[in-house]
Parts: sequence; structure tokens; C-alpha cells
Amino acid sequence: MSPLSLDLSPDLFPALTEAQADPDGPGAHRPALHFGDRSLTYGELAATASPLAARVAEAGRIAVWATPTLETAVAVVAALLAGVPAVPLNPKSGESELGHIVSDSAPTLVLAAPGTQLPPALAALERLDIDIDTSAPAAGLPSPGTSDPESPALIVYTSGTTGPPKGAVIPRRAIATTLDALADAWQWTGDDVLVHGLPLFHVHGLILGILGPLRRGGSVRHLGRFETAGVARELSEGATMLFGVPTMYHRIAETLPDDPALAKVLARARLLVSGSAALPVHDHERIAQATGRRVIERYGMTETLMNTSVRADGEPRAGTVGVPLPGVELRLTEEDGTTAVEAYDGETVGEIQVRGPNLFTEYLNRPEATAAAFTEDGWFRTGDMAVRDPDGYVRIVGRKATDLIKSGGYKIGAGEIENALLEHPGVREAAVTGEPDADLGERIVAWIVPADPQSPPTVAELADHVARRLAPHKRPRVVHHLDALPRNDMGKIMKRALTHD
Ligand code: MCA
Ligand code: AMP
Repeated sequence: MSPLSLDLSPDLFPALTEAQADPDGPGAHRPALHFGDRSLTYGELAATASPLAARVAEAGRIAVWATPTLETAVAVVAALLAGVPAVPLNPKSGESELGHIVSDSAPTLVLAAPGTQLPPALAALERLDIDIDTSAPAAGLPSPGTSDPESPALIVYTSGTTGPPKGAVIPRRAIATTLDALADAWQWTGDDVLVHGLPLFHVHGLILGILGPLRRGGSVRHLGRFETAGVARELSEGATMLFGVPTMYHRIAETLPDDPALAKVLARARLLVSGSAALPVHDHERIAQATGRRVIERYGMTETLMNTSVRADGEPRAGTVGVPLPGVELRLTEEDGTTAVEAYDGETVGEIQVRGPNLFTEYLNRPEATAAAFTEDGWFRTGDMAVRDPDGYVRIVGRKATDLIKSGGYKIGAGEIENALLEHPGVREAAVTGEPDADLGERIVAWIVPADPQSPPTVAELADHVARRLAPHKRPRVVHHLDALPRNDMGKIMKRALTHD
């Protein structure tokens, strides 16, 4: 597909529109969503999302309590049908993180599965239960084609180096573009059945993992939570594609020597895709050796959706994220952030900058942060450092900011955790770094100067403190106690001295 032939149609889900128009037609009976033993066909999805869309149509913005359930998928589809922007919330978010997201995004409603208890941070919001009722007629469903492609579809919160997470405003156009570019790269069709166990409050699990199959008219089988046994079961029962973060593939690689059945079904899968962080070559090789199959990597970001991928019809090359997707312009720049690196030599490192219809619109309420993220001529600065092979394959070699940690595929800002740690009465000073971890990629390490050196807070106490305030995946796994943090003449903490301690 050439970049120019990308379909920018604002009808995000043609298969749903078809099921709505012809509720008795064959398209309406095709499977759409499976979560455990609960499932919906396209006809049932249209029937249940339709009344919900009508109920939220007047809301300015809605929050979705994004548990890994059928309800979350239905709520997000309803919001998209209604043309109302949705803010997916991590149901494990702590009070301070939730409080920030709610006050920043100012939703008028929160949608949650019936029976779910919502935390005090959401008490002021009107609540709407996501009732899955497939008996309602789908007629009167707002047409997904009526919304402006530039209008905001989702606001996804993502961490920066300092301060609380920023809301990336993702327009409908970016979702349609990225999913169609992936369809081209992966030969992804309505016949594919995707399996994954990713969370539904980030781009990977929600946009690629739920909206992706729905845009193609195919189906997804969500595991509720990731387990290798669930992957094996779904692949043996007809799933064709697997999406995961490197931690999940690492766990698969660890399991394979003792699980020949898993090796057998992985060998038969059409496509195994990893993303959100780098998959170590060692895990690539272990999986290839046990299954004869190569995992392919794609590279994306909350702000850009997907930028590059190894193509299904291309050479799978471990340690690379493939080539730019159709419609995506990608360049490497020198230190000054504007001079393009021309070399395709596998050696010259530059920052990845991207441009294209896959990009977000802005950070909500943060015009300065938005302006700083782009060059004057509209390139988005990813902060990822890479080289290019002679044939254009991109290899990510690091990132510009050492204060961004990727753990389990989650992006975590060191500054955010430092601020939370400083709120603990037992902590006088705090610095946070990431260190290599075979399972998580990186693990969070806290370096603290205790308020009382005689009784420093324990790792469990600090982990609980951060998990309760921010989110469990942001908790430190290791804590070091110091008499003082190493600082330079300007008083700035020298993190390199900490990591090399
Ligand atoms: C342990 N737990 C605690 C505490 N200690 N909870 C509260 N306080 C504590 N002190 C709980 C955890 O909540 C969790 O509960 C369980 O113990 C185990 O936690 P943990 O070891 O942290 O994690 P895990 O369950 O082993 O998770 C590994 C994982 C996860 C499944 C790989 O990291 C994951 O889902 N990652 C996906 C990240 C992702 O989707 N990133 C996409 C963003 P319980 O067992 O009940 O859960 S990047 C993106 O979107 C871009 C665009 C891209 O390119 O993709
Ligand atoms: P997030 O902000 O959570 O969307 O994470 C985006 C970041 O994840 C990117 O800027 C990259 O640093 C990283 N990332 C995503 N996919 C890959 C990949 N396949 N290989 C290496 N890093 C990746």
C-alpha cells in the first residue's frame, strides 16, 4: 500500500456499521470480542454499544474504569460511536495519580462495570454502569462516520521525566491511520484472531489490541491477565496472532523448555508481535530455537501510535524494529535536534523524529509541553536514539532521557516517583533510577536518605507507599539507604554516580 492510499475514513469500524445496518446478515454473527467465557458478535456489540453511545452522546468527555473486561471494550466503542472523547483509567492507579488525571481531564461521567467499587478520587463524578444488554435493537446507533477525523477520540495519560503524567490527545484520524498501516505491514485481516493479556488503559492493549481487530472486522480473545497457559489455550483454539510486551515474551521463553505444547502452538501462529520496549536478542533467539518462529517487533509511542515495524513479508531481524510504516516519515537527527543524519550505516546514532497522520494532537492543557515536543517544522521528538541499517531497518540503541524508565513495558518517570517518595515521612532525600532486569527490562531502584538513619523505611513500606499513591507498577523494587545523595557543584543529583555505585 502506498502512503497515499491510506484510508482516512472516519468510520472507524466498518464491520460494526455493517452489522448495525443488517442485523440479520452474516457479518452480524461474526465474533468480535471474547473475554474468558463472555463474548459478543458484531451484531451484539452494535446492540449493546448503541444505547450506551446514545446515553453518553451529550457528555463532554468520559472516563472509563479500564479493567481488563468486556465492559471496558464496550464502553470505549460506545464513546467512539458517540464521538465523545474517552479517558481510560488504570484501575490500579493510586489516589494521587487518579486525582491528577480526573482534575486534568475533567470528565463529566465515569463508566464502570456494574458492581465495581470506585475509589474516593472519583466520588464527585456521575457514574454510569456499563450494562451489557444484547437484546436492545441496534437501530438508531449514531453513525461512526459522522465524527470529524480530527476530533479527539482518546486521551491517554503517559509519564514524562518530571511531574505528573500528561494526557496525550489522540484523534480518530491517528487511530484509523495507524491500524491501517499495521494491517498493511502485517497482512492483518478480518480472518485474524488476536490473543493478548495487555492492560486496556494504554495504546498497546486498547488501540492495537481491541480497536485493531474491530477495525479489521476480526476478533480478539483477551486473557484477563497474561499467562502462558492462556496463550497456549487460545492459540490451540484458533487464535492466529499474539501481541505482548517483552516481559511476556521473556516469560514465554522461560516456559518453553518445559512446555512442548506451547512451542507447538506458537510455531503454528501466523504472527507473534512484541512492542512497548526492546525484546532482548537472547529472548528472540530462545523463542526461535524452541518454535522455529521469529517474533517481530514494532516501535511506537503513546504520542505517535505506531512508527515502524518488521513487516510480515520482510526479513525478521532480532534487535531491530523494522522499517517506517506507510505514511510515517522518520528521520534521525544530530545533537542539535534539527540537522538530519543521512547515514544508513548501522553506526551513526541520532534521535528518532517522526511526522505523519499517526501523531497525537497535543498534550491536554499543556501548550508549552506540546510546543517543546515538536520541531519548528512539525517533527515530533521521540527522545529515542537509534541507528539505521543500510536497508532502512531501525535499531533503537537507547533514549535521550535517563530519567525515563521502562519496566514491564510501562513508561515511568523517575521524577514522579521521587516526588511520591519525598511525601513519606521517613524520607529526607530521594533519587530514582532504573537498572537492568531480565524479566521487566528495567526495575525501579530508589536511593534514599532516611529522615532517621536509625530506623529507615523498609522496601515494602516504600513500595506500598508508591503503589497506593501512583500505581503498583511504579513501586520501587530495590531501595538503597545513603547518608547523602551525590551532588555536583550546582547541587544537582549525579545519578550516574548512583547507578555505578
Ligand atoms: C505487588 N503487587 C502490589 C504490591 N506488590 N500491589 C500493590 N502494592 C504493592 N506493594 C501486585 C501487583 O499489583 C500485581 O497484582 C502483582 O502484585 C504482580 O505485580 P508485578 O510484579 O508488578 O507485575 P506483573 O503482574 O508480574 O506484571 C508484568 C506484566 C505487566 C504483566 C508484564 O507489567 C504488564 O501488563 N505490562 C504491560 C504494560 C503495557 O501494556 N505497556 C504499554 C504502554 P495483580 O497480580 O493482581 O495484577 S506502551 C505503549 O502503549 C506504546 C504505544 C507501545 O509502543 O506499545
Ligand atoms: P509509551 O510512552 O509508554 O507509549 O512508550 C513509548 C516508548 O516505548 C518509546 O518511546 C520507546 O522508548 C519504547 N518502545 C516502544 N516499542 C519499542 C520497541 N519495539 N523497542 C524498543 N523500544 C520501544
